[in-house]
Amino acid sequence: MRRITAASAASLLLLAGCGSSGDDSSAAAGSDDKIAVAASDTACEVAKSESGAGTVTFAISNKGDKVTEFYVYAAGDRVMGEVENIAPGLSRDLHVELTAGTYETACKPGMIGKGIRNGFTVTGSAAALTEDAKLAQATTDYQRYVKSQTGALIDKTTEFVAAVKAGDAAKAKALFPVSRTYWERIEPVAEIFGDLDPAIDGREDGLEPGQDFTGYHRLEKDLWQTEDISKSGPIADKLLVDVQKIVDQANSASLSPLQLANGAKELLDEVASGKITGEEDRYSHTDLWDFAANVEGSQAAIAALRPALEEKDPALVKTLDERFAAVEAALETHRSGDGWKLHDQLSQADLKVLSDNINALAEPISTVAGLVAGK
Ligand SMILES: [Cu+2]
Repeated sequence: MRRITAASAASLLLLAGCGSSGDDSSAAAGSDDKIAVAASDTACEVAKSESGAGTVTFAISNKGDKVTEFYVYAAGDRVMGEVENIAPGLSRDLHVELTAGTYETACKPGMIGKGIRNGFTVTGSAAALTEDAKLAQATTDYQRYVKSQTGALIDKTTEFVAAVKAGDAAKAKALFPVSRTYWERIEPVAEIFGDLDPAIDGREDGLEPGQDFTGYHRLEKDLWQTEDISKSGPIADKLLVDVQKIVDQANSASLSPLQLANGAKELLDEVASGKITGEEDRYSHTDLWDFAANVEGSQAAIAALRPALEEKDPALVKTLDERFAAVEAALETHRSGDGWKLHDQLSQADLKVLSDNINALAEPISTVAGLVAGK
């Protein structure tokens, strides 16, 4: 769950600026041109309301004073693509693969609510990106990864929930970051199915009217802050039900190679907005577990795309390898036992080194979607 406070907005500036490359060599499918989106605090002006099928590229400029997000939804608010954390004054591109049908776009100034919606219609047909054998292989490989992670997610969350319900706080505390690891590795896939993510991974200050504080972070608060899990049983039961729903959906979804590319970038944004700041696991301070998991998830998506990327841009693959290695090396200095040091054991200088390395990796990763789209 990615929510941002004013305090962490500054750390995002570096990240947010890097999505819009000027390279416009057009691909066969879809619209040839970027569709401009002028986002402000009160409006979301999408230059076109329709497009041909294939890869559609939106170029979002945030002209407002609030940090914004942009989404493309299919029926039932299924997320086809999203860009988060677009700081005021910045622009980002979003590449999404769309087949004929009706969609909605949304800008979310302040990153809350259902956003300012517009209809968007796609007509005609186009060759799917997966007609490229290497991209087809990428999605097959990544879906196998999702399956392995969701299996472990269910197993470990079941153990965590059982410990909470048994009143075994020590065991529950030990299992909390372990069960979250599998969630954080595949979070962009989980976020495709809109409303379950806040229920599973929402934080108390990010709730919208009508939403209850449930999920991992509610149990985290009960364990570490309230230190009373005697009434946490129903919350624990609901977490397991919600996780099972998302696991079923994630395993039945077929993903576009662009969702892998966008997800690899989203995971790094998640590190910058929630983990470097210590916001996400504010009661347990187990943020570095999530940090490592987000990086591993990003790496897994890039690994699946690797044969396709090798063909298109071998130099980029080399850069990505080096920068993933640098992030790993920076993180490695904070290992503790089977896991990681707590967030509040790290100095500001330590966090700066981690943040700099994440930013250096996010920049080349932001070009992967355009490459996959052939744009
Ligand atoms: Cu999260």
